[in-house]
Amino acid sequence: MNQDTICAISTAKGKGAIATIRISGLDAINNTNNIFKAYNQKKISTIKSKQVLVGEIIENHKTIDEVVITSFVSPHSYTGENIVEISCHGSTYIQEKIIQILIQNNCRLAKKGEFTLRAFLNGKLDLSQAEGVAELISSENEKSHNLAIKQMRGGFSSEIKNLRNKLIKFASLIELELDFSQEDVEFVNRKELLLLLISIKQKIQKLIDSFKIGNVIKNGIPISIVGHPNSGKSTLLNQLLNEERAIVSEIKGTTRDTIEEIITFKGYKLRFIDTAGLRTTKDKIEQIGISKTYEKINSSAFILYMIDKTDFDQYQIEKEIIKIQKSLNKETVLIILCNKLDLDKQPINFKKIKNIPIINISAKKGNGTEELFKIIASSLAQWQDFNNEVIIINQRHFESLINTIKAIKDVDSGLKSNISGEFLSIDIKRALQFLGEITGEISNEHLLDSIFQDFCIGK
Ligand SMILES: Nc1nc2c(ncn2[C@@H]2O[C@H](COP(=O)(O)OP(=O)(O)OP(=O)(O)O)[C@@H](O)[C@H]2O)c(=O)[nH]1
Ligand SMILES: [Mg+2]
Repeated sequence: MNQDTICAISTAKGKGAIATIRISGLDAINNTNNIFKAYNQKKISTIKSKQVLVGEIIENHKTIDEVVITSFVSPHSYTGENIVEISCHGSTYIQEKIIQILIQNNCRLAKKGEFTLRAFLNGKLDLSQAEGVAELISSENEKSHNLAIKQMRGGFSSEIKNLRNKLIKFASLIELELDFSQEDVEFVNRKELLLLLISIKQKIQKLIDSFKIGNVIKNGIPISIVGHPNSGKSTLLNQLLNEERAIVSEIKGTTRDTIEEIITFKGYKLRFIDTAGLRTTKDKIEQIGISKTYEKINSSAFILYMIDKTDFDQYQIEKEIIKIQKSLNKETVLIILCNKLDLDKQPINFKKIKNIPIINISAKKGNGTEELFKIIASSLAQWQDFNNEVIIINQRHFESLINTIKAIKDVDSGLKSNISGEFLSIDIKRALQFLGEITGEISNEHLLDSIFQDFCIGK
């Protein structure tokens, strides 16, 4: 049990109408009492949990601010300890002054994430829920908010705990067999064990697969605009953003580096990426830009391949598009944009291209962007299927699940090759360890440090 009483400003840094200062620990109520005078003369220790007092923060008989105090009595608080929250006026002077007075009255400044760490240590949240709190605070759009809130509420944790319980059942069956190994009877039905293992494996694989979607929702759906120089890629980016973000010119090879900008669309974060035009060039910097374009092609969810209708070699372009189409994995959506419709209204009659949506647009005038968004929306709609399922958004959880499935695969092949229960049990314990690290049933100081250092002070 941590004996220090900690304090921190929990609202955003800087000036605001009001700010909240949080104090947590055994002496939170007493320490705050020392610096506070309620207008109704009551002491904080005499009010019920979650009730408020109005009064003044006083230092050397001088009023620092008029404030509202809320007390949360242990264990019914965020951290599980006594908590006092001071709502003060949000000048930076007042905020810092109150913190300074609290420190003079036996409080210590909280470390990053220390409130949430204490909540975890006191069993108020498990580790993945604590990480959900951080995800929630940093989520900037509806979809990532939905995922974070699910994680904070424990949706993901209960899925992991279920899996862990299944594995524990499995492990105990193996132990049982070990106990009776002398008697040369196979106590446990190996077929039953294999079935149980298959279902565990499937569930974990599904969670692992969901990370792709979770990651994309959290960090933005990458949409690369690629094509030959001068086809109008930067013009399109500017049109979508409604600002002159990228340099546009009639000189080929204007864009040399990738330019990324976010647009929010139907609650999703779309990350549009303008790239260097594809061509053979002797310019070293442009060459680096072009190799970056290929990297973006490989890591994008959507590729918008742009053609300048007024200047293209059809044979060469079709060959290039088919080459890109073949290199993509099946989830990536490729869309062809035939640009400069305002100069040339003739549709291009493609000969070899199949199964790729083609849109006529004018990046300059803005025609065709509605149709583009329609196709993007219909592809995103497939992800709605995932809405009721658990989606993982955290790299750490992803890595633990990968390690879990490796261990489970070892159990699986062990079972199939009839190795002794003793060895099976080692691999099962490995899997249990990795699953336990996700929710924090198994944790160590190093793990906790690395998680909570990403939090901010006051959280
Ligand atoms: N008329 C017309 N001109 C366009 C359209 N889109 C782009 N342009 C012009 O085409 C030229 C090239 O546009 P950019 O957007 O710089 O082309 P880019 O594909 O980014 O070219 P690089 O950066 O060199 O690869 C500019 O002069 C644009 O004004 C369009 O829809 N209609
Ligand atoms: Mg450009």
